[in-house]
Amino acid sequence: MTTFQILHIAVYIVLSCVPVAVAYTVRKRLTGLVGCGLVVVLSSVLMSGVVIVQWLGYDSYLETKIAPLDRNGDGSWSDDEIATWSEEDHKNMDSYIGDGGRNVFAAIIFPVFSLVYSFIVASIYWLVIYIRSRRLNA
Ligand SMILES: [Ca+2]
Repeated sequence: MTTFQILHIAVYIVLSCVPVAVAYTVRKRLTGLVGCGLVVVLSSVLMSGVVIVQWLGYDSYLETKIAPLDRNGDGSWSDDEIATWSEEDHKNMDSYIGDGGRNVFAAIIFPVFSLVYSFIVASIYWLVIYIRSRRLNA
């Protein structure tokens, strides 16, 4: 595994804790359904935001790697130009061209996932606190 991959996994581990951290913070001020809804919105926006920024960052990083590969700047890659590319250049080009999956993931799949995930975590958080408070008052 590369450092980049480890960092990537670390980001997702941190992101998975976001709803709990947001719920903990919001719960101190808002206890009702409004608070629960706020947690869902805040944490899903925060989670998707990180992934979208990461996606845009990687995209512009790739673009800086791809731009010089068009050696004469005519907007296309001729066979002569392709022959001068290193192995890394080819790898970058492959991820640049095959980025459909990444775009769909960052722009659609992950935001939906983070919304559902935040909803589930916030609901459990609120439910647990509700049951606890019922027990204390009983
Ligand atoms: Ca060219």
